[in-house]
Amino acid sequence: STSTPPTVPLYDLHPPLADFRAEVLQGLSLPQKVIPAKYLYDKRGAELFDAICELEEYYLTRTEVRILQEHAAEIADLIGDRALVEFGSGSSQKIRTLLDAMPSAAVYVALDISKQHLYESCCELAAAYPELQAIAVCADYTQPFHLPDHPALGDRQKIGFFPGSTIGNLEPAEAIHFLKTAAEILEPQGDFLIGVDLKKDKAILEPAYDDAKGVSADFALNLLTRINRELGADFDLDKFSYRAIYNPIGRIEMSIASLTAQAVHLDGQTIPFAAGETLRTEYSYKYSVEEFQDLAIQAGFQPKRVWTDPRNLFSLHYLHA
Ligand code: AVJ
Repeated sequence: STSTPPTVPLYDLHPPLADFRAEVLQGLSLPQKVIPAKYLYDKRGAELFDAICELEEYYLTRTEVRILQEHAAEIADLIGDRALVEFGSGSSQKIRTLLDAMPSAAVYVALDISKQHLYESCCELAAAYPELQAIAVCADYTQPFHLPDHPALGDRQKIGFFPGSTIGNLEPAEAIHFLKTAAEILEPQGDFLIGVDLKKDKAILEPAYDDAKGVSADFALNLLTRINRELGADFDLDKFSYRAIYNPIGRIEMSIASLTAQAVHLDGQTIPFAAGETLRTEYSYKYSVEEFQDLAIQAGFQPKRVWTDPRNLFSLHYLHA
């Protein structure tokens, strides 16, 4: 028999395009140079991040998937017939662990800013789960917006899904703001399932962000390659090196250090680097269960349930709006 390739409805809410050049110039003019972490994910960056997720040292992905698998029946029960709304669905991989435990008629809304990747991933998901009602929404979820008026959504309740400890890239105040915005998007009932990396010994944390094979370093340094290619800068990659340091206030600080005093040229501007000066690429915040529950309360949620793994590496929180 022949089968038609599945298509999914795509709603393009036309998120404003980020201005890479302006944000890089702005970030490089600050006393602590910084490039927003979202720019790490060009095509090569996304591939390198997938490679990070497979690393022995990077326990986050596999631990979260195990927690989801271990408690899939209970979580599926809790989701009930609500539409699962994933914030930053990317390749729509993790959701499969949940879908495997859910009734086939589930409704899934993928939210992502990258339209092409969103649509292709959502179609692949629909092919793997033919009974699933998948809806792709291209939107910037850092701003409130209305979910589309699709028949599968109607008056159906929603539940947010934000796996991977992606919230760790945000400073705590920004994380609270994100949770409030997400609750608005999910109104009138924005319960949430969210994966959060736990605080732990730096002997485990630092190698997770600076692995023996150097994939984490390549991931960060690819940002300089991208700036050279897309913005015509002249970063000399041999004169920079990657570092990841655990700051005991509770975050991994990822940066690229200049190995010598040097100047980089971009857009007719000369950007000086002192020897040892750093360019921050990412923060990755870590929380104890109680700290994250407190943060969720500050965002207006009631922490209802939390699942962890036997080694207490990672947590999955169920928050009630
Ligand atoms: C995608 C933000 C969850 O902080 O663990 C991993 C990003 N950067 N290694 C993380 C990341 C370098 C990752 N998050």
